[in-house]
Amino acid sequence: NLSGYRNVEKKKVVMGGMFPVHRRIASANTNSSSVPLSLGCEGFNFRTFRWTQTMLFAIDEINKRTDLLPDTDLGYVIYDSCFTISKAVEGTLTYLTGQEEAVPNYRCGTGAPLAALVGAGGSDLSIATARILGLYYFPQVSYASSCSVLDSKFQFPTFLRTIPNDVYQSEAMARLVLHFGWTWVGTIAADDDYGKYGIKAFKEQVEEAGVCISFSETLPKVSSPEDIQRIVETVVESTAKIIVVFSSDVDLSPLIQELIQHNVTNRTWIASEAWVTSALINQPGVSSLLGGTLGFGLKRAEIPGLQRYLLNIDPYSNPLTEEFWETAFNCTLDYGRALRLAKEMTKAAVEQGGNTSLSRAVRGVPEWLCSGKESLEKLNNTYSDVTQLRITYSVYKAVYTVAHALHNMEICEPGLGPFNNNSCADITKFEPWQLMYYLKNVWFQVPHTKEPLFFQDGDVDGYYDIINWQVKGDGEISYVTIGQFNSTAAPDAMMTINNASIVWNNDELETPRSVCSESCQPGTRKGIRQGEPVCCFDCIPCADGEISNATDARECIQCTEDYWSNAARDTCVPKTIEFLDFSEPLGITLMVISAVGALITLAVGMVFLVNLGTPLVKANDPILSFSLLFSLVVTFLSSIVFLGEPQPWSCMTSQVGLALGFSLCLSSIMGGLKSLSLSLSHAVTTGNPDVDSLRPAHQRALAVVLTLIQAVACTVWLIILPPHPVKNTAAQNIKIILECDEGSVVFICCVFGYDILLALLAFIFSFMARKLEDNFSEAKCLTFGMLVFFIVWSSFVPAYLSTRGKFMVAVQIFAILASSFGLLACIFLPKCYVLLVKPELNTEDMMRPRSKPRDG
Ligand code: TCR
Repeated sequence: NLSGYRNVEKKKVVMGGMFPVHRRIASANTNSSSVPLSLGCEGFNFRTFRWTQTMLFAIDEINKRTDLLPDTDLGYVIYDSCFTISKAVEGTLTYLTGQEEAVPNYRCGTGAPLAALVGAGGSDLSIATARILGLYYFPQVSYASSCSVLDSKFQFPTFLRTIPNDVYQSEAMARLVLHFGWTWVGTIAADDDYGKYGIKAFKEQVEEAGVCISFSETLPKVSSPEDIQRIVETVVESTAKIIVVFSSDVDLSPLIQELIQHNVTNRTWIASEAWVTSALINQPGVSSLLGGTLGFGLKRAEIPGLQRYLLNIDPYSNPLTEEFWETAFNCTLDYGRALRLAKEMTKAAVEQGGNTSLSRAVRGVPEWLCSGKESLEKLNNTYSDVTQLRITYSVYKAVYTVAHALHNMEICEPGLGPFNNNSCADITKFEPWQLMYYLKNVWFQVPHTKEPLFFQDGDVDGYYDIINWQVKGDGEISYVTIGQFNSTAAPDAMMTINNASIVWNNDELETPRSVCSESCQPGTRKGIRQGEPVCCFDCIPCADGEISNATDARECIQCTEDYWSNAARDTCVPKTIEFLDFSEPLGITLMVISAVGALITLAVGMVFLVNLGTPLVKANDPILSFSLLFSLVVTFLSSIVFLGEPQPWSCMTSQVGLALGFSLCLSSIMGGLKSLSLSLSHAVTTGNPDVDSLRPAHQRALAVVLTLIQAVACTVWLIILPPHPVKNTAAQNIKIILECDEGSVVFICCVFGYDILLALLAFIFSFMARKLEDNFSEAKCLTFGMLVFFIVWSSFVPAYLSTRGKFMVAVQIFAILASSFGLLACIFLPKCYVLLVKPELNTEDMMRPRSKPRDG
């Protein structure tokens, strides 16, 4: 421990300081049969030794000043906490008691009063010391303990710090990760309060924003090769390209060394404040691993005169400086030790066959001995590197904070003091809580930087430089400030980053991407992977008729009824409307055929009209012949109504027209059937042989009745459940078929069933009558016509059922046309042939049946 006073005449106050000058304590002696001794420390840390020297420099500066603490001289006691809680506690107790041995609650006699303790380095150490110091209400001002738990005034009533609380840093890190859109990050935290609380706050904030943590590893305090190996494997295997590390440099360096061995590249590291400018991490060879690192550093400052002070160190002033010198120059200042080392060397030489002598050993001494005059300037050591004074500046501020509090105490005017009865505290024998009062209310400007310093609940504002590790040509890394984080700014102005000035890992120009799964394009949706974080998903294409129009859609949206998904599944497109139109070739063809059919029928009618008086026409009831022709015109024309976009009227007329047309046609045929009318006549006029006079009336009556039945049925149908146009969206996905709905299946079955019944009867009777010889074998033709009718309609059913969309209509029209043409041809073609080509056959004679019908 170092201690000293500069000026003996003035009042004296001692300030405590605690720094982790060594990295660890020497391994413990587990032998319990001897008296346990306080353990020594090892691993000299130049960086923290610079902090120690900065405290001395600041005290020196204050003591030289005449405006700050003019009548008081500051002394100091400095403890080495060795980065270990037990050492920090030991130091605190020693400090409080003023004894070499740590006996709590004991303060020795008349020595100068103790001011605050500046320290103790890491948060875990400060938590331990702050609990002890809190018991006595003894103030502690920390320069590096940033952990968020230390802001609890309930647990740590006398703790103050000149380093920002880590909640700001965690927030800054989270903002940084979100700023670059990284959603897949790995985290590594030191196994102490700093690492654990820091990374916890970071995780909470990013996870809330939808970022997933790929892995979370903890760096062991006492690093074992297995642990390090495990973490290396995790880092190598993970697909996360961004790794956030909340740890001090000392804990992190074994991992970094191992990662370099494994040639890990292509990762971007996010550094916490504790290692962002650490020379322990930034060693030759790390550029491929750590180039492009982004991190947060405290405010940097220039402290004029500090470098000179650091270089002017006297190696003999205390044990720490001695050790520093010896470590820096790899030699010893002690002649005895140099001799011992030289002897050991010669002994080793002797064992290999040389001869031993003291003089030879003495000759070897200068190799080990250093003079204390070596040049630090040439050494280029972290200790004297004053380019990154961040924590160092924090130490400087901490010392000044205590000095200013003491100053305020010193200048207190009796009777105007803040304590009981307006009394003041006496700087030569004040109580710790009195100093605490002044510390809490301190407000001053830090020398050289003019930065105001004051505490709000023991904390200072959160300000960080965002630092980028840029690899220069020679492989060395330089720290470039590329942005700032300021907790006092408005929420959206807190972080400013100059994206363009960032150099990423491996000199990549583009911002690295770190996502578990690439985002899902429109047309697909996110599919969860069971048991994996939400950032890892599969992109599943939307089903037919469903779309997603945003990236990363969770669900596909069903298109509305009249819409269907396009091929890319990203928009709903209107379904194509389908119906058999007049204008298309098929429609035109069908229309022309029906029109031709109707015209032919009319022409036949004309021929009959012209030859009305001739025997051939008279042979059948002409009225029935005309009604038959008329019905065929109706069926031909009703087939045209099937074309075009279905309308309510067209649906009704086409179906009803067809049904009525057929029934009229079939009734007329039935009426004209001689066999039928003959048998009927027999039944009506029993025994009356004057058949001829009765026949036409009966025939017409029959035809009218049969048609009327159908007409009634159709009327009822039209009134109750008329056919109407519908959009059929179900039959085909991508089309809307405009078609006629029958209205009622029962009715359509009845109506057309009736037609079929008539056709069946007509067929049966014409079949029976084929033997009733007439000269033109009329009955045979009729039988054949009915056969055609049946064949057409029975083949219609399977053809109709196996077509879709507009072709159903076409099939229907074909059937109508075929059956109509069939009937027209079979019934009227032979007669027209006689009337037009062979009029000589058209005589009464020819009309008379050559033989009597058997059943007549
Ligand atoms: N706060 C850390 C310790 C720490 C540190 C450092 C240690 C900080 N910065 C730089 C060594 C070097 C920040 C803690 O534990 O609170």
